[in-house]
Amino acid sequence: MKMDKIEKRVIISSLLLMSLFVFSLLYAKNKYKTDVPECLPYDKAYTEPKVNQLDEKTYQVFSVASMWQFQPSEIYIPVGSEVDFYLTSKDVVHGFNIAQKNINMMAVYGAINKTSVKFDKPGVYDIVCHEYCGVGHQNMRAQVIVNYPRSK
Ligand SMILES: [Cu+2]
Repeated sequence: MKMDKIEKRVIISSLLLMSLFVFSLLYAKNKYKTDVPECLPYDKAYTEPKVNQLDEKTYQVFSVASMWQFQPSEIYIPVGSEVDFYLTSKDVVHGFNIAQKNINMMAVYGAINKTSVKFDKPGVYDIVCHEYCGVGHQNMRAQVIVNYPRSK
C-alpha cells in the first residue's frame, strides 16, 4: 500500500506530538509531585460527610457535594497534615478544586474519587465547585483551615 507523502508526515508529526504530551504529563507529575485522582468502587460509607483523624497529622475527609454546598464545609487541620479526600455527589456532577494545591476532581453521583494532599503551610485553602451545576453554583465552596483555632 502506498501512502501519500503528506499523509505520512501528518501521521508522524501526530505521533511525535502525542509522545511529547505524554512525556510532559509524566514530567509534570514527577516535578510537581501531583497524582492523578483515583476512582474507588462505590461504597455507601463514603456518602456520609465527615472528617476522620487517623493519627496526629493524617486525616480522611469524606466530602459530599450537593446542590449547592460541600459537606463538611470547614475542615480544621494542623500544619503538615496529610489529607485523603474521598469525594462523591448526592445529585448532579460537581467540581472540586483547591487552586492553591493544584487539586481538580469531579464529584459524581454513584462514584467515589480520591486524592491525597499535604498541607505544609498554614492558611485558608478554598475548595470551589468548578463544574456549572445550577443556579447556586457560585455559592458552592468550602474551606480547609490549616493551623487556625476553631471559632466555636
Ligand atoms: Cu456544584
